[in-house]
Amino acid sequence: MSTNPSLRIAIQKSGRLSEDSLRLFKECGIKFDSGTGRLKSVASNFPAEFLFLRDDDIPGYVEDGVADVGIVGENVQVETAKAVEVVYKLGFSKCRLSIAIPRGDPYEGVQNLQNKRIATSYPVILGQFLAEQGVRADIHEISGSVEIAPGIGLADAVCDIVSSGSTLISNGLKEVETIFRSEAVLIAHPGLPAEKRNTLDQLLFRIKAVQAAASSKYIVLNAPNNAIETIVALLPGMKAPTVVPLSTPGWSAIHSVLSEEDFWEKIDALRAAGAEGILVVPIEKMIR
Ligand code: PRT
Ligand code: ZN
Repeated sequence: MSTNPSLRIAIQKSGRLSEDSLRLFKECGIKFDSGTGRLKSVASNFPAEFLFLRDDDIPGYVEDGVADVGIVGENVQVETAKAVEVVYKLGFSKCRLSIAIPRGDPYEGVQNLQNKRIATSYPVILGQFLAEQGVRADIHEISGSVEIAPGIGLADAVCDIVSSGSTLISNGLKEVETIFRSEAVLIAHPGLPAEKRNTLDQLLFRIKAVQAAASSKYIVLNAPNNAIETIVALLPGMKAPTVVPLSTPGWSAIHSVLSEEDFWEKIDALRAAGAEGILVVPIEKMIR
């Protein structure tokens, strides 16, 4: 275990997690050089250093303490079964692990997989699913291009990561069971020393502020004073909406924060209540 007090953060060197991982640290205001070919980089304004690794290696390095924390897909975290703590779900790189079979094959339920050969890079998660379902099947572990296995006669079915589903379709396969849902997670070495735990908490504080901001909008609108009560009831705000008088008598401006989730319903309700000149502005950071 390193005695360096800075937090060692493992992120994917190049792949589907890289861009969003780099963006997350950038939005957290942490500056470091991520130029291609680098293995390691020290942040200039935060006690952290970054290790650029293959995603499959990250849980092991975090378990061993070579890295203190890391970002991986939950699929990799669960499959590698390393002793790491899942600290936070990051909400990006969402995908699912599904079983698919040739388009023309009949399928009534998991029992159709009995005694079938299933090709996958996820034998642990698949094995667990089959055991839970009471299905005995032959798991063929292959490391890449799983989707071509049925076409070349290597397997009867596949169990692979699906995002849009187009890879399955273009290989003549249909998705029949979703066995696991995944997103990127921040994992940590269990029992980090207090100093590093502190830095991790600081990092988490920033990540939460970035995520809260991304799921909220700042809204400014004008309303006749007799509509204020109805409008305020529609707008929770951080504590409560701000109401300030306009120079036009009988009118006020109302400022608040809206969640992205029910945004359009709220806008419709606000308009119906008499709101005018509605401005919606992105929020960069949000500290509750
Ligand atoms: O080189 P390294 O080992 O670091 O990377 P890798 O090639 O093993 O992983 P990478 O970069 O492909 O994926 C990293 C992580 O991204 C995965 O572990 C998942 O958590 C997540 N993720 C999200 C995906 C996908 N979406 C995805 N679509 N991982 C893989 N795919 C592949 C899938 O294997 C299949 O071949 O994309 C194809 C399916 O995509 P659709 O859109 O056609 O359904
Ligand atoms: Zn990988």
